[in-house]
Amino acid sequence: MISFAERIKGFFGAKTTLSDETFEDLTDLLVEGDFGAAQAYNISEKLQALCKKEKISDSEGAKKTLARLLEEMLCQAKLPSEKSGSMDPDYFFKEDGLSLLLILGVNGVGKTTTAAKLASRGISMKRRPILAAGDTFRAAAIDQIKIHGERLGVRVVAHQHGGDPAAVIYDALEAAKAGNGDLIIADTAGRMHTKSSLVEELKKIDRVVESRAADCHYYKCLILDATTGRNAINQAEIFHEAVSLDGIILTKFDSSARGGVVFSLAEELSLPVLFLCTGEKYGDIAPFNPRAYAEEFAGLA
Ligand SMILES: Nc1nc2c(ncn2[C@@H]2O[C@H](COP(=O)(O)OP(=O)(O)OP(=O)(O)O)[C@@H](O)[C@H]2O)c(=O)[nH]1
Ligand SMILES: [Mg+2]
Repeated sequence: MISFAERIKGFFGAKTTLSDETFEDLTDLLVEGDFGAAQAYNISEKLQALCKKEKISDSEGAKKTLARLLEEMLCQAKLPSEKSGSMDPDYFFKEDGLSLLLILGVNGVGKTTTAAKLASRGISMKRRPILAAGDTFRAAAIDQIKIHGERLGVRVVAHQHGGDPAAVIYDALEAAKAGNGDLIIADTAGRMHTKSSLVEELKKIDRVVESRAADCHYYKCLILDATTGRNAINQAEIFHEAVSLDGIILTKFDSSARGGVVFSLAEELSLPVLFLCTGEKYGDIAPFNPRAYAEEFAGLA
């Protein structure tokens, strides 16, 4: 799944011994895998120190130790559900009462597709989703979500093109409270006239939902395109600062994703990845597993 894992495998496979140079080269390789430079340096240093301390001199042992360190990095980011003692990324499909997932992200990252995937996953977990067409900026966005709604047999709450997205989500909440659903998945626009108007609009949506949804479970998920590399970190910073995110969903992992950004999201922003998406079909979404991801990234899998 992570194409970069092949490079790490090749890197370690070509080493018979571990030298200073090995760890320097590893730093460069991690940067190519979308690690931040400082993080790549730190983890290589830690790995070298551990290998020395634990008398690990072969590349297989180094890979295993690297996977352990990478998993520790990922575990710095807590799932929103951990407050309730659950380590399950699917937690928000399993809570009692009404849940609302606000889907955020810049244009083209896969928000609408992911909203539909989450609705489909919700159905498979016996929830009754409602899709809220909160992207009122683009006329075609409303049709796009209606098509998903028809295919999935899911109610769609939509207003006119150009309408107020906060009002759409408010109406979806009213529909759910009237007994028409128990899981609202709200799409939003990824594009505005300017970046600051986008941020202002998201803050407004957040304020409205916070005030109207005090009695429901409210989560804010940022969608990031895994193929955009380090740029994804900048996007996460902007959205996190604006509305305080609960987690990340990474899309397009089926393409040429290198995957190192996941570690930066965890370490720099304490943001957990909840799901990985690997295609355009409704079933192409899977809960994120830190151990499996770290092992695959380190070339163990
Ligand atoms: N290969 C692949 N393609 C995906 C994935 N998720 C979404 N896409 C595709 O990416 C394109 C954009 O997806 P959308 O869901 O429309 O993205 P969006 O963020 O809603 O876009 P805007 O509404 O324009 O901001 C579409 O062609 C999707 O089919 C994924 O996990 N893998
Ligand atoms: Mg969209």
